Amino acid sequence: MRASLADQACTLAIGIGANLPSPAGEPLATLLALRPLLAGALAAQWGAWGLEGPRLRWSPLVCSQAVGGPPGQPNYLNAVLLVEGDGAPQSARAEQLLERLQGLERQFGRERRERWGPRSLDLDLLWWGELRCSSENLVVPHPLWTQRAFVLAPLAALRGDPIQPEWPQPLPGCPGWPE
Ligand code: A4P
Ligand code: MG
Repeated sequence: MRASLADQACTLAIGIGANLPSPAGEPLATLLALRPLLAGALAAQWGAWGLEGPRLRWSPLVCSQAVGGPPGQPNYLNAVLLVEGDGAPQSARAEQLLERLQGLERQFGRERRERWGPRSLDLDLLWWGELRCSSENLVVPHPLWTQRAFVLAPLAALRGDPIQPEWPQPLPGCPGWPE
């Protein structure tokens, strides 16, 4: 895969996942409902920093078995959102973004019971340019993203790179998620 730091230089990536129903419905309904809200939250955050709203690139959706966590979980739907905008990556800004992401998780009924447990919505800040930060609340880059096929496959699809046969394959687009 052509992943490189140069490729990521001014880009922030958000991992999106769901494998339980939310108030919006099944995971597909959750992700469809999330999309405009996440776009609005990012535009609002960039606006709060006095910057133009960022450009968003949504990956296709992928469906896969749960990795880790308790046995017998429903399959996940995952996607990756690339956010390209002005504004230098900063840990204080990343914490503000995390607050917005966690607000959306709560809005979609997220409950935290156990690590890697099933969830109605998970929003992870995967990386932001070359930012490195590690606090109690936030570790960037996300320590596991390069090992997660449910992240690598959507990213490869976005970049036009080959999807490895053992990775989850991109789903065909649907109304509201056309990629
Ligand atoms: N936190 C620290 N750094 C970050 C970050 N970069 N982005 C903190 C988001 N949150 C971050 O989060 C626990 C705490 O991590 C938060 O309070 C936040 O302050 P969490 O979402 O409850 O933890 P988690 O998601 O269970 O753990 P982690 O390590 O993020 O794991 P993953 O990689 O997200 O794994 N299988 C499939 N097929 N698809 C999935 O999406 N996801 C997981 C969760 C497991 N298996 C999966 C999937
Ligand atoms: Mg998470």
